[in-house]
Amino acid sequence: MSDVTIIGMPRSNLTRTVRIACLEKEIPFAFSSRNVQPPGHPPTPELLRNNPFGKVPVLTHGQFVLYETAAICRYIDDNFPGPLLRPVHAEKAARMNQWISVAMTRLDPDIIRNFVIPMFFADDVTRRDPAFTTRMNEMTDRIRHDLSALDAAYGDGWVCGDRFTIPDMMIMPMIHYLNAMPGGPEMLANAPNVEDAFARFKARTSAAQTDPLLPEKLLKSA
Ligand SMILES: N[C@@H](CCC(=O)N[C@@H](CS)C(=O)NCC(=O)O)C(=O)O
Repeated sequence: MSDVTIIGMPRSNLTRTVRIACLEKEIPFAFSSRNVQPPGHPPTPELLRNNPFGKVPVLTHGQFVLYETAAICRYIDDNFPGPLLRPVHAEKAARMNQWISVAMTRLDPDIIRNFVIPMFFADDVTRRDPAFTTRMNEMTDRIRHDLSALDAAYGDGWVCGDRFTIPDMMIMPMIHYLNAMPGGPEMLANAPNVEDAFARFKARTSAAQTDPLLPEKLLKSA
């Protein structure tokens, strides 16, 4: 037993990223959602003890506690035997770091925080608010731009070529949510390399085992 526990929420895209990293690394781990706040609630004292910023995922490995998705993925890759989650060649490794940074600082805010989450939780009054529609249209334009850059990156299979690496584990769960939102499939249709990568992602065991089982009807009507 590796004594690794991932703390997070099943529907959190970044929690899914680190669960995928553990599965791809082929290390046994426990997954715990105990004492993690439901969406929209303040962080619980238990979570704040592990992460003062109140976010998931958190990894515990024995007494060692680590937060921040990129740090957790790198720790998993560096500290356990198993398939490499990163390229070996220096230029490709640098490219991987570039995409980790883009995924965390641009794609996650654009796709998840500023589009999927507001769309998902908007009530009827909000949906009828023209300011909300304007904001969502602006985000759609931004995401279309993000997808065109991603599409060029996915031309060789995954962002670092033929190996499924850490940034793919971050980006593909975001694409999963985008694809389930109204307008998402249309946005993805303009990024065929990303669509193709998403189809290959869904066929992986690690993706199937971490599928957030989205309530399709709810999302399509969001
Ligand atoms: N920079 C953090 C961001 C983590 C994050 O935003 N996690 C979301 C779930 S995907 C969360 O904890 N949301 C709950 C909240 O903000 O209250 C990381 O890379 O792990």
